[in-house]
Amino acid sequence: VVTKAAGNPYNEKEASGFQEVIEAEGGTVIVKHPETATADAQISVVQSLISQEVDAICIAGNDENALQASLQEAMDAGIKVACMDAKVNPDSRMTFVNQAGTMEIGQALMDAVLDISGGEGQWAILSATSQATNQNAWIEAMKEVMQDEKYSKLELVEVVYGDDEPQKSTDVTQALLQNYPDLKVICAPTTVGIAAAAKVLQDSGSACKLTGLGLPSEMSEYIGDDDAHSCPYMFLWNPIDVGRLGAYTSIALVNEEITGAAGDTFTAGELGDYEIVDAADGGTEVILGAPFKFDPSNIDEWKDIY
Ligand code: RAM
Repeated sequence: VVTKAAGNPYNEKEASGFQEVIEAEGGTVIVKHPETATADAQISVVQSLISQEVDAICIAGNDENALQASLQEAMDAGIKVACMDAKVNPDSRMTFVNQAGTMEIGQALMDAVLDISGGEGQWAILSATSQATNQNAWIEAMKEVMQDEKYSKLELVEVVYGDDEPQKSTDVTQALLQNYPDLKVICAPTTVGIAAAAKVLQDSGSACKLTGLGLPSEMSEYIGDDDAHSCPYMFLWNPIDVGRLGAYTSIALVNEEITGAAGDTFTAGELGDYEIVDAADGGTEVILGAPFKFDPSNIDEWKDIY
């Protein structure tokens, strides 16, 4: 299993779900967290996994196209390649384990921005890396949703990138507040970004509010309806289950129960039955579930789970 980068609790949870399932099935797992969230760092990891003759690689891609040569080399060597979390292009994978429907996430985030802003005003996006295919797909989905008349009084002033590094995410959040004093909402579709921004906004007592995709364990102290809290509510899914579904998909590919084609079905243990479907990019995907909303009423139940 190859994640985006080291030092990100979300990636560690994904890898732990993957490891749990493979080991329970009697397999061996090599967990690789590259040092930086770049395609280059992942290419050397993939090359070493090819020489180790692993049966399968499940990767959260740091770039849509840059890994193609390496992942094709892996598939040519008989290695089953799936991606999860952040997809690589259809030629680089057999299928993609997608955490939730892309448009559903875009819709949920745009409706949160509309609601939290009071229906109008400036807002900004704090993303991960500029190459991240998952964040970029969600941003595109938000922009598409925003075309509707209902959102016409909202002004998206900027998309900034914190590269899933806490310090850089903190710095770009501070710059947003300085550059746009009337900013009403920041939407951070990354667990690293939202946690960094939550602290900046809450510590400074800013009137700007926050939503996005966050880990309950990192965000519980910032979730609240009053002025003392920076994030009224946010969304996510269970990252451990993303890893588990990645593992069941890899096992089904290795056992040749599935090939990754649309219409293939398999059982993912306690997660239930799944079907591989056509993805919007011409490849295929399997969707874990729907995004889940975390707010003051349920955050305490979830903060110790993930
Ligand atoms: C960050 C990473 C990850 C993404 C989550 C929502 O942890 O960018 O890829 O899925 O946020």
